[in-house]
Amino acid sequence: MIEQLAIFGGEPTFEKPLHVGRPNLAPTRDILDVFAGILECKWLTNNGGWVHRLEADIKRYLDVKHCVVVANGTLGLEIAARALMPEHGEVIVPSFTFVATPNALAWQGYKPVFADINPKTHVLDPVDLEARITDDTVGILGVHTWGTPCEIEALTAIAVRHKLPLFFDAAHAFGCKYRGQSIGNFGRCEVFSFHATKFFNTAEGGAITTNDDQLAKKLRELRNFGFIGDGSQTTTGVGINAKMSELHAAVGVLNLTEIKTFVDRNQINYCRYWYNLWHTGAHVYSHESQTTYRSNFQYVVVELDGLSADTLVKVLHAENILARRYFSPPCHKVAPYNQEGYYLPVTKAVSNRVIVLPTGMAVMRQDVDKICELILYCVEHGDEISKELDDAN
Ligand code: T4K
Repeated sequence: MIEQLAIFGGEPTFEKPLHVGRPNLAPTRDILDVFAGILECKWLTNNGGWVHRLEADIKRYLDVKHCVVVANGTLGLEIAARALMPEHGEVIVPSFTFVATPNALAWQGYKPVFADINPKTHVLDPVDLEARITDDTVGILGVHTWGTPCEIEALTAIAVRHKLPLFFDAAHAFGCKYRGQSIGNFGRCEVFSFHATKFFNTAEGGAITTNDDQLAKKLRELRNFGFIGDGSQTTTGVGINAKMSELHAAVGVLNLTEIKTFVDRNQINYCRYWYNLWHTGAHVYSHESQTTYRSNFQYVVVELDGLSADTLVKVLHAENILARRYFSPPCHKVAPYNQEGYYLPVTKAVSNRVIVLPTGMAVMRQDVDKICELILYCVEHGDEISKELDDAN
């Protein structure tokens, strides 16, 4: 009976909200103990011991030569762009991404040029990307959306052919692997976000990883006002302050020790969503159909048939299931990027259909079952629900 749905006056399925992006955290006691030590010794930032330790731990975890932690992923993208490309020009990016991706470029004076995505994987379509390269193009920024690696060989071949630097926004992809190698090792460098809502977090934070010694040195200078890092006040050019504090780094060190627990829970939840929904009009995005990569299962992405994404999100929110639209509208439809008439049909279709469901350490298997039961009901009674909502408006 649709009257039993909370949106029409019934009791919500969950008493407390279930979020997309609830932070995965090490035990509170451990974090407080470490914070007490940091406050006691009064070394809070500027290349402190916890930042060094986090960089070393991430290097080991990703098996990458250099890790430069930063204050957030956006600054990481800005620094990487400055280190890799000349001062002006066009950079090809997907429009189906968080607006921080093009914003980081635009903030540094580059023009983001949007390319379309693959309808199955939702990452850059290499053919569309190459068609958008012009004499003004100075770089390619791929995004490993949902933790799915870009078509790395195809993008690398294009970058080599056109002599362009290729780097990656790996905000979604910490802990993911491509052909057995961790994301963090590809392109000229890769940029992670460690925001609270990400699979691995430091509350706010991020990192740039690379196997290039010269580039790593440059990134470290740019992160610290342009200082060359020998303790003198000598600079090599304009830099910024993108340093991570000791408190944030310590959260990262502790959270990293729990990473297997986080991925296991995500995988259990993801498999349960898949098992419950695979035969329905709510198609769970596949993290397992490709044998070439391993996911962190952080994003439970569902594409809907026969029911609008907005309608389902409204119904779920009333039930305290805070599902989210992603990335809708896509970047080329928001200011200041909406002035040019882009034709990106796959981006348009995917951003109209996709919703992301709660997972992570705060979501249990039984919660997933209840969420799926509701989604199934909504998909089956889509017409009735839509009509009732229309009548109410
Ligand atoms: N590239 C990509 C592909 C990205 O997705 C992002 C960031 C970036 C680059 C840039 O990286 P950063 O500079 O951010 O490091 C969030 C995040 O602010 C942003 O980091 C993230 N992507 C983006 C997709 O989402 P909001 O404004 O949508 O988050 P908010 O506050 O609405 O929270 C979402 C849900 O998470 C809520 O239901 C509540 C829950 N939540 C959130 C926070 C912050 C918590 O439970 N605890 C928390 O502390 O932006």
